[in-house]
Amino acid sequence: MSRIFCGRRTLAALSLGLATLGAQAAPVQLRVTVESLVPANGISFAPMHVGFGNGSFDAFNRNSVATAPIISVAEGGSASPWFPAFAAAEPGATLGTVAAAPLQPGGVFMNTFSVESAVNRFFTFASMVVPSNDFFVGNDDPMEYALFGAGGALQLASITVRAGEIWDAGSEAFDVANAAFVVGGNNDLRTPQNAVVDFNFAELAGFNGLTTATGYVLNSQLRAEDEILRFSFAVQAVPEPATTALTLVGLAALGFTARRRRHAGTTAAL
Ligand SMILES: [Ca+2]
Ligand SMILES: [Ca+2]
Repeated sequence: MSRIFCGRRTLAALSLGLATLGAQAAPVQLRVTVESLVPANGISFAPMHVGFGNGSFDAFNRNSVATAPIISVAEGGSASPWFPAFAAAEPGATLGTVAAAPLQPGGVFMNTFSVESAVNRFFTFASMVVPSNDFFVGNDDPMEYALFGAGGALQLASITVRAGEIWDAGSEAFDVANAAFVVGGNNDLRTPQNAVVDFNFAELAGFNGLTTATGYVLNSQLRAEDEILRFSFAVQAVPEPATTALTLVGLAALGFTARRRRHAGTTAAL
């Protein structure tokens, strides 16, 4: 009996070793889905920018003056300064955009990213709320969403964002006429707010009745507890042909050895 147990332990240890080797050898293919949970004619979101990093890039802080990268996201939806700032802080991070077009009420977008999951364990997102002067969604704490465990395995299936978590960048004063993404608005006439980043969703109701750039009349309908976004995460199974073949050969050889040992043990017992 002891010989059989020894064989199983060896088998388990070798399988674990091969699995670990496979995880370290290749990044995971992570499918990210973003859904708008906003009711019809409510707010939309500009392109949804995302990053998978080690948790050291912190784009903004509540009650502090917004940085240029987050102002660019909040006032115009652009990640042109946000991506380089992220990459400068974390050269190994995976950066991209889930929804390249505006995410309208009820809309869904999906994209797949190659992520070194044992290193880049944390998920960060940033997108402008439209219409608005300088409202955005994003995580203040870069370690808020630990998608992957220390070993690199996916441990978060989804996250949701509520209306009460919408930010005002504090950089542009509320001004319906000069907001971005409103028909007839002139964003070049915006006025500085000289304030700090803080929660604010109530101001969005000030845009009610205006036609947005995506062609519908806004009715924000938001309460703080309303869920407005859901991100879902799934690791795509991509078998490594060489690793799989090696595993199968290894398992077959071990199974053969275990059978021989079991047979030998049985014979000895008799
Ligand atoms: Ca922060
Ligand atoms: Ca503002």
